[in-house]
Amino acid sequence: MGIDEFFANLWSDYVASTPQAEKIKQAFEAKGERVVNDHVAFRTLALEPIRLKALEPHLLAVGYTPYEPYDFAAKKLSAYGYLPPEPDMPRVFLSELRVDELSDASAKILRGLAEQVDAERVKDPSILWSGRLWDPVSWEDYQTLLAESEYAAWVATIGIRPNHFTIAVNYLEQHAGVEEVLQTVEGLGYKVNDSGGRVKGSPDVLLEQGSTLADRMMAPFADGQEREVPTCYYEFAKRYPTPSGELYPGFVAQSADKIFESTNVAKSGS
Ligand code: OOG
Ligand code: NI
Repeated sequence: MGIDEFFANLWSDYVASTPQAEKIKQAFEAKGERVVNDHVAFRTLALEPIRLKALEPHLLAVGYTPYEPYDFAAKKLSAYGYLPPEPDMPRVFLSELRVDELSDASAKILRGLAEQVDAERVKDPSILWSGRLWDPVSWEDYQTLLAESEYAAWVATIGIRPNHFTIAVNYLEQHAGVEEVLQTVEGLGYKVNDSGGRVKGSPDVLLEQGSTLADRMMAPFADGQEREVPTCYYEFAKRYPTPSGELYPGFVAQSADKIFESTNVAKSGS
């Protein structure tokens, strides 16, 4: 599969669960702005057969290069940044939850999900836009996960799919910074994630980021009832040049820690 087809599949899966992204993109384009993707992010569980190392080959196959690791001790997450084959293509941020560090109760629930996944299925690139690969969890298990890890509860209901796309603010002509973008987005009626401040990072760390709060959709639970859960969000990032003159290529763990909270249940609800 070529990289264009790869991204077309990711985008159509993403907007199906995140209609705000299509609306925001269209509104920026209607103003004459050029919408280029800075990066795309995915979430998974550090369990066979879906751990980060099992998903990574699909990125390498379309030309990505591993750049650097990130650690989120409090959230029990590990992540890796990947550089694209061409400079104007999106970077990738791939993270996984260290399930072994969770309570026995949560770890047992998550192991029960991962073990339903066929290892052969993971070898197909479409795993990255597959969604939930296991039976719906019970409402009780969802609450157990939520109390310990918002990320765990999110993966249990949403599965493996692009968690967000990100507009590259550097390519915009009518929006000088992330705050200006957030104001336009709020003007369209969407809520902004203010965890850690509206704009995370600064020119000092060579990266500024902001995001919406995740959309919400009905998801099935084990009792056959559907309940509303957070889906995915849209991010906006501005990069500053490193001393060598290139735009900063990586991510910033302290900012990313707050961006993760764009899918928190108590926050989402645009
Ligand atoms: C990823 C959060 C981190 C960034 O750009 O720093 C991130 C997530 O919510 O899965 O996207
Ligand atoms: Ni991001």
